[in-house]
Amino acid sequence: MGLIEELMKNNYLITPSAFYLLNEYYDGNFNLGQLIKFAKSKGTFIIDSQIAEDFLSSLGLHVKLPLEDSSVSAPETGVEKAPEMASSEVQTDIEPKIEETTTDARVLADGSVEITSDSSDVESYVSTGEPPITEGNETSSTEIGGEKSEFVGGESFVSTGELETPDLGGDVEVESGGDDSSPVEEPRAPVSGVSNGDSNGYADSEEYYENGNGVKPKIVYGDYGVPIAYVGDEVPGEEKSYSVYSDVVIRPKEGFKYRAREIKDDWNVVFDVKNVKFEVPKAKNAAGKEGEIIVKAYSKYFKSRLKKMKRIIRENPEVGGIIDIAKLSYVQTDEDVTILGLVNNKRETRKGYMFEIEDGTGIMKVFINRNNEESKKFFQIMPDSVVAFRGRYSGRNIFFADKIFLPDVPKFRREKPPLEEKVYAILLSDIHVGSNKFCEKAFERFLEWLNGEVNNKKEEELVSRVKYLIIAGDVVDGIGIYPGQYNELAIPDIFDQYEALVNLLRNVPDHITTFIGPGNHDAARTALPQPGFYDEYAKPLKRLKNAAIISNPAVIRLHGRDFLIAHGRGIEDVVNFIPNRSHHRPAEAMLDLLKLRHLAPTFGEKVPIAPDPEDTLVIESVPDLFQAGHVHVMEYKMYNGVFLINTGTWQAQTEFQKMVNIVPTPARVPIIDVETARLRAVVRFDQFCEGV
Ligand code: D5M
Ligand code: FE
Ligand code: ZN
Repeated sequence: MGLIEELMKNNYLITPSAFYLLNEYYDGNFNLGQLIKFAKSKGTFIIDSQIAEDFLSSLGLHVKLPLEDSSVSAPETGVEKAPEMASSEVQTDIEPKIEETTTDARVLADGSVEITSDSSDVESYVSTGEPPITEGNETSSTEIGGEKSEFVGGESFVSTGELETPDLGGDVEVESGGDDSSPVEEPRAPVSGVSNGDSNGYADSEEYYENGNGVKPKIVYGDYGVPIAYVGDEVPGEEKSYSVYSDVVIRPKEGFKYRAREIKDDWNVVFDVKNVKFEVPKAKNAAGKEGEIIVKAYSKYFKSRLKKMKRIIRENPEVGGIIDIAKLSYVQTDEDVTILGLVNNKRETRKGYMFEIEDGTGIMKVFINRNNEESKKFFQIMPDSVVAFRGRYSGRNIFFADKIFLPDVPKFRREKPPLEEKVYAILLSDIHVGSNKFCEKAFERFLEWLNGEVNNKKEEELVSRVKYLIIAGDVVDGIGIYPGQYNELAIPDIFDQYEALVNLLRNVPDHITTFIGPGNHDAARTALPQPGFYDEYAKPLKRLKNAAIISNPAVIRLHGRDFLIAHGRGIEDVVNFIPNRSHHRPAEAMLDLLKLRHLAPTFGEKVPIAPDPEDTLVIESVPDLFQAGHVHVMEYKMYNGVFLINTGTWQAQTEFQKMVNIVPTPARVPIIDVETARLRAVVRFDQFCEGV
């Protein structure tokens, strides 16, 4: 048997270039067991040319990579570098010192932190992602930072204000990670289906593999058969080359008083995809074609979208009666009527804009003249969204519109009854544990802060009243999510990534309820909606004491306020389709989605959508707050009483993001006042984030 077959039999893969490098030495200079042992030590089950080259040089055979290979295997950041970089990060002797700096939020006499409404600096700050200008250099500070948000209409709870400088005295020692040069791992329970066996190491691995006795390593495949994880057999006593944060143990500061402990829990997940009972279309008989079922499924999906959107649009009193496209031929040509439909396509013409819409009863072309102000809405209408038009039917299969209605949200929101006490929620997203760009020090510092290591009274008040923590997806970095990701992983194993996340999150004080939803980097269905995490991989999440897994999207009701939580991939399509939108202004893109009342309207573009019989991505009821992540930039906005916030990330800029010019704003913690569902403060930990 040749090298390729042998490797495949043992669930290892080899790239063609690696094969050519290795093959001539196989059986003469090394055996299969040695190669597998080497690959395992690098945490990979794919032997590429970099691994092959490193392996040969470990045997004293120095073979140069062929030139054309270098672009493929990114030799500059050798495969083994990722874990190394991460562990050296853990070992760096950075003693974070908290020093006084100025901030840009003001604290009012009554103690509430207000947000400046005039701060063009912040706007440009958000869009460029530049770090704050601090006096000194590597020293750092925790700020209570209000940032400018662009408030479009709505209440003016925002006033201009000067900023208070929080008293940030004293050194803060990051308990773990700072100087721990040899993190000791807790022994890890074997992952399901894989036992440790008796094999210790790979000295006899060739035989072991050949005979197939004992337990074989296993490759776990994700959607579409893409390998996403490798479950090696555990070798007792074998140390991992990376940390899974089992040494991070942070306890609430002695004597710290948590007001939130005495406030009654009041939360309810009012919408979760897992609770939706889907009626899956079935083939009429066993001979039914698969393709037919898929078409049927999508037709059901879009019918559901139309039905839900119609209900939403009807709620707008300005719209009036809507008639079916099929009935247009019965109306007078001078009669004003309203039609509605899914936008199949749209285009600019010489005199205006043309749409083709479909409502389940028929298809119609709709024209609007460019001299009409309403026609500007053309740009906000994404393909496959549902909108209404008022105008007249020409009688010749074309409808002349003079008004366009986006589904939108009502201008005013009824005020909710006040709460007896202030209670806060922290909203996070895109933690990306496992990435070597994960800001682990900053996250640990944040956890200490939550445990009462605060710098002043204002922060004490904030921490003391935090009762909820919401995490909107991309909680780990995953495996194989983008090309070359392997080189940027500190934890190259999806199971260990969740293990590491849980080791961090177990330090969240018990009285805080945590909600965790999936994103596109998680071990979850790739297509939207994402009902949750795949149990097999995310098992450690179950160990968290006071945590609930939510779907993407989900609606959580906190003390009567509805928080719509989504990872936010739909933002990518907005940036693609709507002019003047950018990854760096996500709140604006979120507003576009809110106005279309859909989290990912466009089908068949960047965001995969599952053909569920019901469209659960419709924003059916108007939330008090809409949170998304995904684009790694924090920004917020107010619109008609809805607070929109993108919660940024805990990952510094990756090589991939550098290439596509995405500048993240990591390690910022927005604290939401549940009563108003608005921002109370932003506390920044980015000074602890390397590479920012
Ligand atoms: O997404 C992090 C950021 O990277 C977000 O702004 C989207 C962007 N991104 C992710 N994948 C792509 C591709 N394939 N092309 C362009 N931009 C992309 P995250 O989900 O954390 O990777
Ligand atoms: Fe992300
Ligand atoms: Zn994402």
